[in-house]
Amino acid sequence: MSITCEQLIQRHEQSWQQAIIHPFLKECQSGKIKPQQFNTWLIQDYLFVVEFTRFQAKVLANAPVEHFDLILAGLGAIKDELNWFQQKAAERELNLNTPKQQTCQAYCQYLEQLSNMSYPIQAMALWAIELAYNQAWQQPGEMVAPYHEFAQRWGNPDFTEYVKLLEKQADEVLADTDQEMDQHIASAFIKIANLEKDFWQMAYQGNS
Ligand code: MP5
Repeated sequence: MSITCEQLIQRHEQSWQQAIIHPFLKECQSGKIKPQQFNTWLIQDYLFVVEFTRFQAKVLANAPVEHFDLILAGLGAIKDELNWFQQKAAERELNLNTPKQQTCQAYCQYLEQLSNMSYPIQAMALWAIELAYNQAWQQPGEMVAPYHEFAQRWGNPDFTEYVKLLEKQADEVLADTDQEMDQHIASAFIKIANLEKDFWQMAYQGNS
């Protein structure tokens, strides 16, 4: 019996909820979040996305040709996203040339580890990382300005559709895995959920 993306969420519901529900997001929704907290997130997330771009390029290198279209679309969109982050940072007069905090560093290191794992784990990870933001930014409900724009970026219907297609691709390759591999996949899913939770917490502490 092989595993599916949906089963991963069902079996690890608590870890997943902690990845997508955090006071940081709730306070973006209400407008209560402090600039220091939000700016910490913005800088550190830019640094994360730079490494996530490299990760996606490595996933492309391992993917079957039928999966190229979607991964290349993701890579195209991430180019625009990096430019957008730079623009948002400039508007706030933030320096993106900042060291990674430990939590960001730990997540980026895990992306590097994932780069050396098999394609089914990578396809699942790509889906889980994108789903985390897709759900996290929608979860609290309509956000006030200026946070609305951020919530829209990951919560919009096109992004939701992209994440569904990533799930479909991941499920295709998860269908052929054995029990031992399924355990590795479940551990990677839990690890990603924990790193997402830690990332919100790092931003909430606002030490950048
Ligand atoms: C994403 C992100 C989503 N930006 N940051 C974290 C910590 N997790 C997931 O990735 P992308 O490339 O912004 O859609």
